[in-house]
Amino acid sequence: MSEFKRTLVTTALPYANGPVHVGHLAGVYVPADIYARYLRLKGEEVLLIGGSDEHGVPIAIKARKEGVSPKAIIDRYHEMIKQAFAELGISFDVYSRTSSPVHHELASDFFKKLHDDGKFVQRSSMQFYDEAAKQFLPDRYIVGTCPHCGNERAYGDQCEACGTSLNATDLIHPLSAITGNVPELKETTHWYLPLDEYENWLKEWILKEHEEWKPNVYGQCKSWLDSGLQPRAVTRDLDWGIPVPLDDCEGKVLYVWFDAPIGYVSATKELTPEWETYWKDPETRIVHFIGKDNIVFHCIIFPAMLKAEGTYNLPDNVPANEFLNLEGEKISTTRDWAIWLHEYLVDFKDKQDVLRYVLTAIAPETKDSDFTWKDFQARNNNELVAIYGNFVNRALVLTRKYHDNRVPARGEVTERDKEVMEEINKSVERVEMCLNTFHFRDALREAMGLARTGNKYLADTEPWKIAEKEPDRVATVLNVCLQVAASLSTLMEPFMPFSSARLREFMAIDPVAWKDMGMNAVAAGHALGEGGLLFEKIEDKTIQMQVDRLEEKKRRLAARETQSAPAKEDVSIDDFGRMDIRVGTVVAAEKVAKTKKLMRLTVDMGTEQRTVVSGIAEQFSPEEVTGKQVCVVANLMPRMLKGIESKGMILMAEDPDGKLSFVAPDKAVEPGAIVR
Ligand code: B3M
Ligand code: ZN
Repeated sequence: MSEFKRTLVTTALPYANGPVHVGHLAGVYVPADIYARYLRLKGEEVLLIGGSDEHGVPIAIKARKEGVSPKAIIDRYHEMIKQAFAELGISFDVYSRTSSPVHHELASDFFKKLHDDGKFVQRSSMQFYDEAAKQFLPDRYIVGTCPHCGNERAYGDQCEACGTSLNATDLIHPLSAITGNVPELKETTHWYLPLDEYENWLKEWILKEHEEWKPNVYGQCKSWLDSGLQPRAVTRDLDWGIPVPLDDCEGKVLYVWFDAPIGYVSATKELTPEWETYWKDPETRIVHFIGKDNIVFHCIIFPAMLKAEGTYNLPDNVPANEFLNLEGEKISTTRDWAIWLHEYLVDFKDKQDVLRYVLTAIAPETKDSDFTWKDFQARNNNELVAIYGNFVNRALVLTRKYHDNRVPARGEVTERDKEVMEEINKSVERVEMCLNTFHFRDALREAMGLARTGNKYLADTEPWKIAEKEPDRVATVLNVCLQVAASLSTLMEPFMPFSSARLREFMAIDPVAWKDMGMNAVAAGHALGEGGLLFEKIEDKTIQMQVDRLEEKKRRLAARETQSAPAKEDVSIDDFGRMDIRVGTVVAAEKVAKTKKLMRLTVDMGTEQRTVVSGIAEQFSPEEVTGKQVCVVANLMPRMLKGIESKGMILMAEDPDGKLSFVAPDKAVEPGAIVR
C-alpha cells in the first residue's frame, strides 16, 4: 500500500427508486465505511464517495406507474437514503446525485471526448417502437409470452417466471407496456464502445496484473473475458437521462451504466477542487466497493471507458461481495422481502453498532450468507453484551470500587500481564493485515479476540478476591485492563464508531491514535468518567416482533402471488372427470410434532377412515377442525409428509390475506358423497 499517497474509496450508487436494505449494507456500505474509517484513523489521506444513481429505466418505470415525474421519485428516495446512511454512521465525505448539473456536464464532456476521439462505433439496429406513445421501448417496457416457459407476462429483458434472460425480439406476441399496443420494429442508431478492442488489454491488466483481486471477482472477470467481449451500446432511446450531446439526437440519452460510474468522479469534483489529484495522479489508489451484480461494469466496462479517455487512473481493487439473504430467502425490493435501514433505525434506536457488527460478522465475502433475527439477537447478547460490553463494564466498575475511579499505576508485571500486553499489539497487527486485504469478517473477529482476552484475564486474575491482601497486584491488573479497554475504543472504531465514542466518554479519554494503542493508551492517574453499559441485551419479545412482521410479509406475498397467478389452461370435462373428490368428516386431528403448519387428520370417507396431512395448523386448532365436513381429493397419489403417509388432500379457499377457509357442503351429507 505504501507506494500510494492517498486512497479514493467509492461505493456503488444505489438507484434512487427505493430505500436501502441490509443486503446493500452488508455487501457495500458497511465494509466501505470500515475501510475508510480505518485508513483515516491511520492518518492516511482518504475520501469516501457515494451518491444516488438517478437515471435508468427502473426509475422511469416507477414514475410512470405512480403517475409522477422521475424527479419526484428521485427526490423522495435520495433524501431518505442519504439520511439513513448518515444515521448509520456511513462516513461519506460526499453523498451526491447523478441529476446534479456538475455530473450532467462531466458525463456529457466525457462522452463528447470519446466521440470526438473516434472511440465509439455507430450502428443501426431494429428496435421496438410504440407509435401511439411516440417512443422507442426499452426492453423492460415490452411484455409478451416467454418462448421458454410460456409465461404470458415475461418482460423484454427477462422472464421472471423461469429466470431466463431474453431479448425483446424473442418474445411471442410482444406488447407495449405503455399502451398495450403491438409495437413495430423501427430502425434506430446508437453509439457503441467496442469492448472487443479492449479485450487483450483487459486480459493483461486483470488476469496478469491483478491476480490479487478476490477470487469471486477475478473469476467473474475471467469468465467474461474467456467468452469474448462484444461492442456495448452506450446510448439509449429514452426520455429520462443525460441527453446525448451530439446534433440530431433528440430522444436519446446516455446509457445509465455509462453515466453512473462517472458519478464517482462528479461527486469528487463537487467535494474538492483537488478532484483531479484523486482521479489522475498515479499516486492515488482507487477502490470500488460493490455487489457481485456490478462486477462487469466496474472491472470491464468502466475501466475500458477510462482507458479510452486516457487521462484517468484505473481501479486498484474492486472488493465485490456476494449477496446477503434474509431468513433463507433472496432479498427482494419489489417483493418487499427485506429489512429496510430506515425502519431498523426507528425500531432499534441507538443500536446502529449492533447492525454494523452483525452485518460485518456475517458479511457475504466469499459466498452468499443469511441474516436471521435469531442470529442477530444471539450475536448481540452473547458477543457484544457478554464479551466486549462485559469486559469494559467490569474493568470500569472495579476501578471505581478499588481505585477511586482513577487509572492505577502498574507495579511489578508478571508473565501473564505481559502476555496480555503483547496481545494488544498482536491484535492490532492482525486486524491491520485483515483490513488491508479486505477480510472484514476476520478483522472483526480479531478485534473481538482482544475483548475476549481481556475478559479471560479478569476471570483468571480475579482482582475482587485479592483486593485486600494484594492491592499492588490489583492495581497492575486494572491498569492492564484499562489499557486494553482504551485500545479497544480505537481498534473497534472502524466497525462500531458509536460504541467507541461511548466508551471514550465512559473513560473520559480523548481518541487514542492508531499508533498509540498498547500499554500506554491511557496514563496512570487519569480520572475516569461515569461509566455505563456499552451494549444492552435484546429481549425475545423485541425479536419476536420482527419475526412476526416478516411472517406477515410472507403471508401477504404468498397470497398476492396466488391471486395474480395466471389463469390455468382450459381442461376438458374428461380431464375434470379424472378427479375423485369426496366429502369426508374429520373424526380426529392433531398437530404434527416439530412442524408449524402441518396437522394430521383422520377423515371418515364412508367406506374407510384415512389419514390426510394438511398445512392448516397455523390457522386452526385440532379442536376446531374435529367434526367438520371437508372436501377431499381422494385419488391424489399418496405422499410422505414428515414420515406420515398422507392419502388425499383437503380443499381450502385462500383469500388475499392468506386466510384459509374450508370448502364444504352447505348442509351435512353422508361421508363419501361425491363432488362433481
Ligand atoms: N445503480 C446498480 C445497483 O444499484 C447501480 C450501481 C451504479 S454504481 C456506479 O445495483
Ligand atoms: Zn419463462
